[in-house]
Amino acid sequence: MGWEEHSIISLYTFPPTFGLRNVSPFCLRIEMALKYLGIPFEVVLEHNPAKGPKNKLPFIKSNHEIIDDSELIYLHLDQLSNGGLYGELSHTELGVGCAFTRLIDDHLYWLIVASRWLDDTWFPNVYDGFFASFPPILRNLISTLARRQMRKTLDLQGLGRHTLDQQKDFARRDLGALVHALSDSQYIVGNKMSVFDFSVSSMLSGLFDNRPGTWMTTIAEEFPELQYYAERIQSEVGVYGRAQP
Ligand SMILES: N[C@@H](CCC(=O)N[C@@H](CS)C(=O)NCC(=O)O)C(=O)O
Repeated sequence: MGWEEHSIISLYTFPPTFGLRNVSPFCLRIEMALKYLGIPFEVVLEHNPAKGPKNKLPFIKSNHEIIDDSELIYLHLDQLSNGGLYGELSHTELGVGCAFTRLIDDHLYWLIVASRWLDDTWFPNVYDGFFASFPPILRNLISTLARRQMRKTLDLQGLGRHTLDQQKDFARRDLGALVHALSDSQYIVGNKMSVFDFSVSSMLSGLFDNRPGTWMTTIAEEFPELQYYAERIQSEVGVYGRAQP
């Protein structure tokens, strides 16, 4: 069945926070893919990731089926659109794209998380952004427990064990790798826009458009070519990470 006969897709994403229309780059990339493919969809704002099958957002409802994880959702959309996301990519492009996705999702993203949750001066923004809707007497307790859990996660992941200066240098090397990838082409793989540009540009929007900026935003500003790239991809697709003024 093609998407023409498909009921409208519901995309569950977080509400705007930190100056971002969608605080999750994983949700934003799916919105970009849906818009790019021209698949009709509705955005459902959801505060609580526990509504998702694995306690995370995004997930989609597609013909009564629930699919989570941005990569699994991409694969589903690719199938619905007869190869609209991956069909034209070579094996090399698929391999390089997969490697860059792992770089941003499993490394750069965790530095973004660290810059929001571990920095005592920035954490009040997390408190206001994520916990303001809880009853006042629960707010402090829940945010303290959530922060403790995040510290543990970052410790297990490994990046949380490095000093701040070491984390900053890891971020510079990640961003430098993206700059190198983009030095020969306007796109992450090949010579035209692909699904991997949605993943990379949405993650970059989470850095450049985060308000107020974190120490990761300051590091990202050392790489203006990446901001230019992220803006260009968002404008080519017509989906932006920034919250509407
Ligand atoms: N691998 C997942 C990652 C999704 C993810 O980490 N979502 C975060 C928000 S950016 C989340 O829902 N976190 C809630 C939690 O872990 O409790 C994907 O690609 O969709």
